[in-house]
Amino acid sequence: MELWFTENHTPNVRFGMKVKQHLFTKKSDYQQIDVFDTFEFGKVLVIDGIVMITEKDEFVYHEMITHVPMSVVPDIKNVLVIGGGDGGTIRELTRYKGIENIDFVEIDKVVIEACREFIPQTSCAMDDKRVEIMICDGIEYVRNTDKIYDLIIIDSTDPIGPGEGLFSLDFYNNCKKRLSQKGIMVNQNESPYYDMNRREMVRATSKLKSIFNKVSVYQFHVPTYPSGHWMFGFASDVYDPVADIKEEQWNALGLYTKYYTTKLHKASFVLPAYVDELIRNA
Ligand code: AG3
Repeated sequence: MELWFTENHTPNVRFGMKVKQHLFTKKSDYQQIDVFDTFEFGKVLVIDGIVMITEKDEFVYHEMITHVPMSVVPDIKNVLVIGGGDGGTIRELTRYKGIENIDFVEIDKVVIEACREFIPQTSCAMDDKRVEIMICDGIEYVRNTDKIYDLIIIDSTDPIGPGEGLFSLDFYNNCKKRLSQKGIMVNQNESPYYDMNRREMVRATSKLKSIFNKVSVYQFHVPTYPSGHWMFGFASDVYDPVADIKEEQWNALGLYTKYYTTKLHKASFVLPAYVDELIRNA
C-alpha cells in the first residue's frame, strides 16, 4: 500500500509526496502539526496541511532569508526572528561570529518540540548561547518590547491561521519601531504565481512601501511551495540591497553556501516582467 501526502496548491492544483512514515501528528493550541518522512524530500514539516519545510529544499529558503540582509550589513549584532520554529533561519544566523544576540519568538512551542525531535537538520542551532527562545505571539512581542534590533526576520507561514497578523500593517509598523535607524527587515512575502499567493504578495508589498523608504522584493526557488517561485521582502530606510551589498566583506567570511552567492544575491532582485510590474504598482 502506498501512502501519499497531498497539499492543495490551489482549489484546482495538487502537489503530492510519497510518504515513508508519518512520524508526528498533534493538534496544538494554534494549529495542526505533522512531520512526515518522504522518499524524495526527506523529513517534511507540515502545518495545517501546508508544507513549511522539507530537508531537501529548506537550504534555499533559509540561506536566502539570512545571507541577503547579512551581506548588506555583515557586522549586524542584534537580530530578532519571528516565527520559523523549525530553526533553519537560526541555524544560518548562528554561523556569523559577529552576531551577539538572536531573539527568537515563536508562538507555538509544539513546532519547536517536533522539529527538535524529528528535524535536527534545521533545529540544530537552537541551543547556541546567543539564541534566546521566547514562546509568545510575535505581534504582542513587537508591540510591547523596548529592545532595538539591527535586523528583524519575519519567517512566517501563509497569512492564514495564527500567521495572519504577521502580514498586518500594524505589525510591520511595530517592527519598524523596533529597528535601529539603519535597520533592515526581511519578510516572507509569498509568491507571484497563483491568485491567492499573488494577492498576498501585492498586499504585503504595498504595506511595506507605506512604511519604509526603500522596499525591494527578491525571488528564489523552493520546489515544494506552490509554483516553486517564492519571494522575500527587503525593507529599510537606508539600504538598497543591490547597490549596498558588501560583496568582498561577505565573501571574506568564507561561509559555505549551497544556493546563495553574492552574484545570485544581485540577480535575485531582477524580477520577471509581470512580477516587476506587480511590485511597482503595489
Ligand atoms: N514558512 C512558510 C513559507 C510559506 C509556505 N507556503 C506554502 N507552502 N503555501 C516556512 C518557514 C521556514 N522556516
